[in-house]
Amino acid sequence: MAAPKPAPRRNDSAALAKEIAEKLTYAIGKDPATARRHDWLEATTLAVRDRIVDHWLASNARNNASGAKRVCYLSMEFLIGRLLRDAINNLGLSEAIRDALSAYDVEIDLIELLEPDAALGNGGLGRLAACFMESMASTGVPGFGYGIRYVHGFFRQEVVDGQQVELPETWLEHGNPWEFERRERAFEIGFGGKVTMIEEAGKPPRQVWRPAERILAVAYDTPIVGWRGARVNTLRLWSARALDPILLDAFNSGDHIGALLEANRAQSITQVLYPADSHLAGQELRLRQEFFFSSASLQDIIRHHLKRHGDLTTLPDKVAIQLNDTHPAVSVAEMMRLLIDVHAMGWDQAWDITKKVFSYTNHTLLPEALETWPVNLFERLLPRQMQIIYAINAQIIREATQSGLDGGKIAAISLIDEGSGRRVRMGQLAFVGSHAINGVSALHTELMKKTVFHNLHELYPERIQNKTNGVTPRRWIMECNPDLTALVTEAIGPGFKDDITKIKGLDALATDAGFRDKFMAVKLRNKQRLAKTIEERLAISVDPHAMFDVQVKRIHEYKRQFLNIIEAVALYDQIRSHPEIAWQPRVKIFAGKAAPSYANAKQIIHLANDVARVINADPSVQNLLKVVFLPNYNVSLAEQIMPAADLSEQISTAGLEASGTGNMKFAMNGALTIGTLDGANVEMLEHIGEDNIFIFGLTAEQVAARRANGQGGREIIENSPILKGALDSISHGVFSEPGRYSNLIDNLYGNDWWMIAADFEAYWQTQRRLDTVWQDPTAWGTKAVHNTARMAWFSSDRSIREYAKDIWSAPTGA
Ligand code: 26Q
Repeated sequence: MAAPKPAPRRNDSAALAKEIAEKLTYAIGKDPATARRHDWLEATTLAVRDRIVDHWLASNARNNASGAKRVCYLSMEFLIGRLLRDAINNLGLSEAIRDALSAYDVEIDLIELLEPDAALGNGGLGRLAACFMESMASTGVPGFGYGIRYVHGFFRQEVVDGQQVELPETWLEHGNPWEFERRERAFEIGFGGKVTMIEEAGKPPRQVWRPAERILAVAYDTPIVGWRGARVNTLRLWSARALDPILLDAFNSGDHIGALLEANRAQSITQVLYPADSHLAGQELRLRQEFFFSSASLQDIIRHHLKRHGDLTTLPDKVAIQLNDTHPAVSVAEMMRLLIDVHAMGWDQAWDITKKVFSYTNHTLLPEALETWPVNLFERLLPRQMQIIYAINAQIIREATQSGLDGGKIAAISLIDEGSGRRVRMGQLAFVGSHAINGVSALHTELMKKTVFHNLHELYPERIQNKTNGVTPRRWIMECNPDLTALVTEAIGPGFKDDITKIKGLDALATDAGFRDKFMAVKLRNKQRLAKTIEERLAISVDPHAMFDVQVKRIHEYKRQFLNIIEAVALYDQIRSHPEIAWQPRVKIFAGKAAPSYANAKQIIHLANDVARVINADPSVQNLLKVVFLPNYNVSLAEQIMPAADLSEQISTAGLEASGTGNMKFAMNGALTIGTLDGANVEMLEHIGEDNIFIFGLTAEQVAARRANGQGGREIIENSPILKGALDSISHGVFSEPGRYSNLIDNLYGNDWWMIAADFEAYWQTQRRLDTVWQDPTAWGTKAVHNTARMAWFSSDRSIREYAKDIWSAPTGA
């Protein structure tokens, strides 16, 4: 990483105090005597932003001067969270800002909390994009994020009578000081209409798309600061606007209402994020969103390239475009249209360039989450792109036939699924249009080769690679866990901040009682803070000395929160019937949102809340078991929870969690993991060592075999008194009226699709093993330190360097 520049003189707190005061006066119109907390937040943000802009302009000038290859990361989601602490930390201004504000009796820790989360994503995929943006800036990759500026991000969750209620999220309500509107950077986006063949004398005939509807995509830029401010990259989010001329025409012709309706229809494209992360929201608006931001981004990329380099044949030398899942996959067809129809390139050359430019990351193998669109919808909305998809398909089928693939295999790779009413398969489109396709953990990548992309992998065996996910240690250690950061600095020096691999130096201190005690004291303070939050929000009092056993993530059957709740119920029963056993005090903490249309996931939330209410009110288990469901899980809440966890629950049905990234954040902050051999857990086991992670349950292969046998859970349940007892208490109405959860429970007796019954015994036994370790603070503390010390490889800096080298051929600073 770039060596730190000498700190400029103006980085002292007196200079910052003056800059903040000036913002307060001249940008906000208040003086320190009348300013409210919000005003201080805004003034501080604007002062910090000025510092960023200096670096930003310098980074852009350097990019342009060097002509280095740029990486464009196309993602429907960027789950950023708050930006102020990130910016302050990466600019090395933490202490200076603290001092500057304290001169006005303002506490930075308090005003930071007023910044709304930018929640422009659902979960893992969106948060990964945010970590990657930060790591590109930190490792010196000229990175450009492209996405959508949703007016309403991921919904706010409330729990009312134990059930999830969705409320609109309004992050832009008080304006957004981080963004810069670029009115001049606007592109036309078409929908519908017709394709006609144009024949001009002396020229080859060409297709021209005349869209029926045209709207404008306007850019909003947010600077993304890397570590030590060495580089500032740009996140460009598109907002939809009505085309002004249409508006004017209509106004002039007196159709005032018509014009406003038109504007509304245009703007609706970027109004709201779809809150489904695992099953298809097959709405037309979703496809419009996908095309809208894909087309705008590609037009921007081409415009920039032509301005700098004059000629599109060199595009692959200057630009890499990463498709974050299939959501921007229509880009493959749109790039072909732009090259062929707009820039008059021949098909073969255009296809060659397209494949060299694009690469695609797959994030799921769940069949219900693989994106497909009805051909007739596609044709109506994007007629020219549909023609191009057919042409690409014909070419792929030719290549497959030539290489000797049989008919069944060819049907499997076809971009058109002829089976269920003719649908366009976006995964296949992204695959064939890319030179590299990657999975997000070693296991997931192997399963991609064996399952969804089996036949395409056979046809193009060199294309699939693995790039295991990572998370940024700046946000997920330094910023969210300042006490741990201070302790690590005291123990091994500050070098790990520039090079996270140095954190390995802690490993030797795992057996040093003095260090371990300090490490666990930091953990306790973090738990005390979380306990306070739990008390404030839910009026539940929890003992910070109890084991904090945490599962926070989207609610989904495959993630098996249900398994965890059943274990809580079983524990509740067993504690009461066996008071003689040395049970260890636990607080089971849950948080996460269910897709609004996902009935079973909502039932799981309801059950967690029902179980919590009854257990927390029962004096017979008071000191031994509490259950907490924290509403409205988001990035900011995660920043509080990760440092306060003792135990991290990563218990998905093996083979179904592509990677997981929460697993990494917990372990970096010294939580032990109880988990299945799934996603990145497998690689965490390799790095952390089997003594320091608690693995249980069926393997992905065993899950596949059991599913094929259709075994179901009845026999297992009948033979497991503890499991049977827990399910009976749920069914018989210990936590609610009887029958409320019969659907969830019947599923276990029936096919046990998610292997909850099949894995229960192993899970229960492993939890009891954890109780034994918890009884021995030395043993627990040693393992906790090993976790923090051995997680460096899961830094997103490592992921980004691998992408840069193996996929993008892009420069990194170091
Ligand atoms: C698709 C079509 C229509 C509407 C919505 C969607 C949609 C939206 C979001 C489909 C999927 C998602 C998000 C998926 C996701 O977050 N996947 C997670 O990605 C992480 C980063 O790689 C992994 O760590 C997780 O394992 C994976 O579940």
